[in-house]
Amino acid sequence: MSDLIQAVLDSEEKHDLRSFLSELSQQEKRYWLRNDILNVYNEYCAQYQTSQQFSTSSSLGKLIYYTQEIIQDGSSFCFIVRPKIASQEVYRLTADLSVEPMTVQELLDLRDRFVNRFHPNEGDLLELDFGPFYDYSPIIRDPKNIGKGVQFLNRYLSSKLFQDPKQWLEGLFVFLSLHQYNGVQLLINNRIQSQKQLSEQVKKAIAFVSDRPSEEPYEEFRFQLQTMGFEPGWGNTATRVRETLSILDELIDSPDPQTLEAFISRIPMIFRIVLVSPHGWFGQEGVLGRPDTGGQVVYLLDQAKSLEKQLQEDAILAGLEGLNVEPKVIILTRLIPNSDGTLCSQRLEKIYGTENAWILRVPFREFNPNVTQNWISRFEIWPYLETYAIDAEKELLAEFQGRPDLIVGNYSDGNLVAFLLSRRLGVTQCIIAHAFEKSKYLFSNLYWQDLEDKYHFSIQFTADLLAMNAANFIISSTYQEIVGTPDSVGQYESYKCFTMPDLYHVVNGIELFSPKFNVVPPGVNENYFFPYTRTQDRIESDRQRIEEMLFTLEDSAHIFGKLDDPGKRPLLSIARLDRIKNLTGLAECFGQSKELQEHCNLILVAGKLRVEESGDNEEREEIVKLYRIIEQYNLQGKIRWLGVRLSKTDSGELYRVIADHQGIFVQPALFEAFGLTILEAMISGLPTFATQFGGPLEIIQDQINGFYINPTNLEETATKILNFVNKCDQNPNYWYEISQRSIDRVYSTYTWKIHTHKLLSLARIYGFWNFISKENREDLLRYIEALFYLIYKPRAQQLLEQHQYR
Ligand code: UDP
Ligand code: LCN
Repeated sequence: MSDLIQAVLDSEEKHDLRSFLSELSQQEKRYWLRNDILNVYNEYCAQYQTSQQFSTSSSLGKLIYYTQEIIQDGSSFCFIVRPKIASQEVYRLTADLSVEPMTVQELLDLRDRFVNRFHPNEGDLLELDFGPFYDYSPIIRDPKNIGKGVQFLNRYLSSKLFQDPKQWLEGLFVFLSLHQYNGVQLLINNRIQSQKQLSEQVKKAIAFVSDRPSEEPYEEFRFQLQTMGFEPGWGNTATRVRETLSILDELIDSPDPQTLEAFISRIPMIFRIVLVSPHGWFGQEGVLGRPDTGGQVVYLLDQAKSLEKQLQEDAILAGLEGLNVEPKVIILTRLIPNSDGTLCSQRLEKIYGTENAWILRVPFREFNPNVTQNWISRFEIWPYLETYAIDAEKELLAEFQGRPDLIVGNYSDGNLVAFLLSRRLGVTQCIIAHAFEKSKYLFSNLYWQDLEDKYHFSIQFTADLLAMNAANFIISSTYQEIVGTPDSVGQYESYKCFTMPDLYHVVNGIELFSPKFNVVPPGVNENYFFPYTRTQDRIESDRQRIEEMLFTLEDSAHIFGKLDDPGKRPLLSIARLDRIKNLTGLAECFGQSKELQEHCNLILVAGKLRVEESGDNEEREEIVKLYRIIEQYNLQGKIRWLGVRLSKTDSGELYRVIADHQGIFVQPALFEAFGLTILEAMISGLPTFATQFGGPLEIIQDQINGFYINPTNLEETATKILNFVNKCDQNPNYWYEISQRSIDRVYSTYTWKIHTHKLLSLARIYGFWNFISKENREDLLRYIEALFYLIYKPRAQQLLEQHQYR
């Protein structure tokens, strides 16, 4: 039994537990989430005037702290306890305090009963279990190492090298002989016929290059190396070639994780990459702020540029200059025929500032042109993805003149397409979630049937399960995206076990301890976003124009509100008008605090000002709500709402102008998976107040280089901002201190250089691992395909039929 429950039962606190249960049973609710549980417990403690020690550190206090959910079932209560990260225990407690463990199946049945969707006949409902497929793969033990998959894998692989050197060295030898670029053999040629010979020739080649001038270019001694069995790929100078060969020599003699990583990271095996992101308006201009079009677009464009640059540098370092290597990165997205003034109807678009990075747009097949000619909400695009993958495959093969070396999916739709493409092409597959809708919408699985018309979660959650299990490796922006924090469940973790009543039960949806998970946060584009103090890089005319736009310009088509006193400290927020972004919550918080209004103006930058301009349900609702709040709290003269789409140059300058005014950035989302605006604001030098729900908790260190807010607690949020403002008024240095630390935080931890280096290293190591371990994933992939055909496709087909009538 749970130690936490046992400790309560073994003490006098069992009476409190009994009273607490009786308190619960008097409530109308039957299902309590963590926040509700804490509220009931706090009320209980207040009512019985328990000591501070009791409410926080008693055994009952601890049990309550770790309890994620309580469900009442007749006269008993089901406690879902999460005693540590990534682990769950379920118990049934009766009023007389008898306790028995419950199985996952019993829990899921109970949840179904709760929404009156219970299937009394055993076997009526499909049960999904991915667990057995992970039984034979290495598994991380300690939760704190989750998300450091590649380190773990390196340790595991090098210990295997020690245990069975012959087999593994044979594998390494075959692996090295596989690599080619445009038909030209790399690394080793057929003069080396066995791993034994490889080991001998490596020593000879080291002796040979050691005698040469260290900076001598590779091309000068290429032919001598070739006669010894070595082709291009070892380095561009004598020193670099010697280093790479020496690492291999060490790996053969005494493998260790660092040597393995260092060696594999140098192998030239990646030249062509596809980044898949079908939904939304994918473009370089005039798209940010449109529905479904935000951080993911920014992320991918920056990532593509950075990847191209890194691949070019790697190719030069590997000594491939003479082969005219031209690495290529393609962002694969959807072509939208009615493109509303954007370039989204253009098939191919070169990415600015690159030599060979492109946006390739492939249209959805035309089922009903009223639908497929236009933008389609990310919640509705499922029926088009399979044929899209088939069409995209042909286009990619033509564009690359061959297969890509790595396919990276993005978000649920891109990840599914990445799976379909990787399966067809036999290429390493990586996925990036960005944000799971499952975590954004409370109870979205339990009540999926009620939400289906609007959101089609049954299709999306199925797609997520398939893609995350199929992926060779997963990159997440934060640790908590995988397994949450001590008191909150991670986004991937929420797929571990859940019910989709009447559709299926997931008893084990994903192995969180698998080394496929790696935390690799994104960066920020330093050409556009940089500290406000870098005046030499700022353009004065831009500064003036943005200053005017922010504070004084009158333009009723795009700007709402005229400030009574533009000199007050500005509070800035930038986001799409999605419900979850909660700009309306921030306006309400501002509206409720007269004191905040005395000190500050609120400036909101969102895509639109008018309901008629929007085809997106949530966006329309948010626009109406924002006007209502402005009126209710009489915010005219204190707020500016900019319905503009800014270029990157302008948004970079916008943050800096707010910093010139010693302003503040507020990110009030109800949940934010990562939050690129936070990086943008921080690198510009803006003290940032960001939601404590999600990624910002890892980006910011509270009160050191920013501040956490609980956006559901409006009063507390206003007080936190006011405290900061008052402190800055008393000590003007305080603003500068936090500003500088925000800048330092981004430069030290969130750059694209760090990201790309790690991503490419992962791609090589997972590629090597898949080859060398001969990991047989065919059984898993067949299971995934079966689910794709049996669950995903029929549901997508139903949605397609609805689309035919539009
Ligand atoms: N953005 C913008 N204009 C807007 C809203 C957002 O330029 O009206 C940009 C913003 O600067 C950031 C991105 O879109 O680069 C939003 O990314 P984030 O990760 O914060 O949120 P997401 O929209 O992806 O949920
Ligand atoms: C999607 C989101 O919701 C944001 O939190 C992320 O920053 C963005 O994608 C980029 O990963």
